Amino acid sequence: MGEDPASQVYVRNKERACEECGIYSEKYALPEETTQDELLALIDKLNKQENISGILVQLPVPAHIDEKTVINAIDPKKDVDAFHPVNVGKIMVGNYDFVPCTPAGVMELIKESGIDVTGKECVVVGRSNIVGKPQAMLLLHSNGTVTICHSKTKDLAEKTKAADILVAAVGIPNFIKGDMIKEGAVVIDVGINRLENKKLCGDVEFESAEKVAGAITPVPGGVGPMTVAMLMKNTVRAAVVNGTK
Ligand code: L34
Repeated sequence: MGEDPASQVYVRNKERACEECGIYSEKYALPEETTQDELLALIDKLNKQENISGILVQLPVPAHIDEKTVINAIDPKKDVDAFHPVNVGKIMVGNYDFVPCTPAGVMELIKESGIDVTGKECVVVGRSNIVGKPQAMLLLHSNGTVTICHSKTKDLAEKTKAADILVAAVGIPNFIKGDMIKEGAVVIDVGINRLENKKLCGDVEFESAEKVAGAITPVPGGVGPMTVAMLMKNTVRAAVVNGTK
């Protein structure tokens, strides 16, 4: 909904990925002034539509829309974002069909790089429902020792410096500097910030961080594309779970 320029890029990338994978997709670019009832009516229609396996409302939604109400309206079986409370609860107990796309992408990057999370000090900076909280849970399921830090955390640098695996998801450009990172740590940058000069940068100051990190993800070209890839995975999974095609 609306005209958020970043959302337009992300949604376009998702449409393109669907085409590449051979997944049928429909995009509804609803104007800013669309009412909540109109949005809910569309979700209801898609919930019932048998040729639709997954539904996603790209966030953020405009201020007059209640995000929670919208998320709750999506059939949990079609909730390929895994934002619905039913799916959030399933992640908590470790019995889930869908994993939120960004944290799932982070886990995939860790796994594919041959890094074993077991017993590692994992520090997640950020506590959002979309990234921080589910990220912490996934790292915990992989037997990491997990600390969640946020804007009220005292002695943040002390905490981040203890991390073997550091996930930055705060949404502040260049927030994590090299001197906050342990030598050899795995640094995963979830942030995508648009600077005034239109350039993209992460939550990690790459230049200083790459000197100390053992492995580090770039922005762009790091976690973002993984988010899209995991959406494709969840959608195929949804088709199996729902018996939709
Ligand atoms: N409902 N809202 C819902 N589900 C999601 O999973 C998201 N997220 C986040 C924002 N809102 C959402 C995304 O889709 C972030 N996000 C996302 C998706 C794609 C990319 C980044 C974030 C991406 O493709 N990034 C590329 C290009 C960046 C650019 O050019 O702007 C990259 O290389 O990082």
